[in-house]
Amino acid sequence: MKRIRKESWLISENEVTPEPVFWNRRRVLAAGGGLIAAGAAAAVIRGRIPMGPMPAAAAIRAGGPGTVLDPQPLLNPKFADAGRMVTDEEINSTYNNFYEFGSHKKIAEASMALDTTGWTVAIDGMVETPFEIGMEDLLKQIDLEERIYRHRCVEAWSMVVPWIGFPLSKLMALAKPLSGAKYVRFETFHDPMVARGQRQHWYPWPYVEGVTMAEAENDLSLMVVGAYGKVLPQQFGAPMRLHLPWKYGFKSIKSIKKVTFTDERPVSFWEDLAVQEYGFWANVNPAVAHPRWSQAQERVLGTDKRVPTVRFNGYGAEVAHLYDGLEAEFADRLWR
Ligand SMILES: Nc1nc2c(c(=O)[nH]1)N[C@H]1C(S)=C(S)[C@@H](COP(=O)(O)O)O[C@H]1N2
Ligand SMILES: [Mo]
Repeated sequence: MKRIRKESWLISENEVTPEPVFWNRRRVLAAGGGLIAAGAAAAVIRGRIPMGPMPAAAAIRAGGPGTVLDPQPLLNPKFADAGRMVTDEEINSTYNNFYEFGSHKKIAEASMALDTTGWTVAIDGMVETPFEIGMEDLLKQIDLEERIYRHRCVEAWSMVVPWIGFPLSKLMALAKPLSGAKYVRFETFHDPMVARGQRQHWYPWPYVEGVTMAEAENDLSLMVVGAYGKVLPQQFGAPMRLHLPWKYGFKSIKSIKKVTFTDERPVSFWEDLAVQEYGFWANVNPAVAHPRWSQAQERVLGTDKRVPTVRFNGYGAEVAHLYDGLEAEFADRLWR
């Protein structure tokens, strides 16, 4: 097998970081190099990305959902190993929760109706100056990286995904929140013409989620714009979604249109529907059962295995301290 070397010309200046970073050698080696190259070449033939080396952020700007990123953003070595196999892309991209497109897992095709061209995100609330920014302009200002994260759905299944994105803290730095801000509230698009699920009027559309400022600033909180080496496909929440790997999956809101800084605790979509089942905190906790099922174990997608669920989904070292002194708040069943 050919040895893959890091070619300095493949890395754009804005992607060079002082930390020791390296290409995702494991994936490149597993594919024998050939698959990646073939994928990129096919994308070029379809005219979706320009020829030649190109910074990943530029590739994201140039291509729509599913465009192969060439070159790949660098894998952050801190999140290079999730301790489990990465879930097959095929499995993961055909088993999704995205209620805007239906209350079942097979929404991938329906979600293709979402057009992310010219997508903008509004930053408002308690910030120095509210603004709206196009994805293109946003990605010009922020370096991308790859992180392999475990994801645990409240429905007791889990997966492992190679995300491409940037820490939420980088977006917060651009947003310049005021000192009185206590929470970050996220809102998904609302377009019942495109997303038929949003015609189901008994749901409190648009989908909303929220976290505390401290949670948002935590290094694990990731804004995701790609997956499996591609521009984020629609079913994963194109063009930009959140991933909070220590919380139940419903906190990781997709297709974000608005980020609001506020001193009021946001009421999330699922909390609004059933507060006794889906609390604000929603930290993964095998000791607290969902009212209708146990959270002690999880089904690992792509395997026939059930494995024990771990508190904070195994990310306790990074996040447990965020909840020190909040015991009174967690005395009820919302402590998950
Ligand atoms: N806007 C929106 N975001 C959402 C959802 C949704 O229905 N709508 N489902 C959530 C749930 S329950 C999970 S488990 C994850 C699923 O992410 P995936 O389809 O990329 O695996 O997205 C979360 N984000
Ligand atoms: Mo979920």
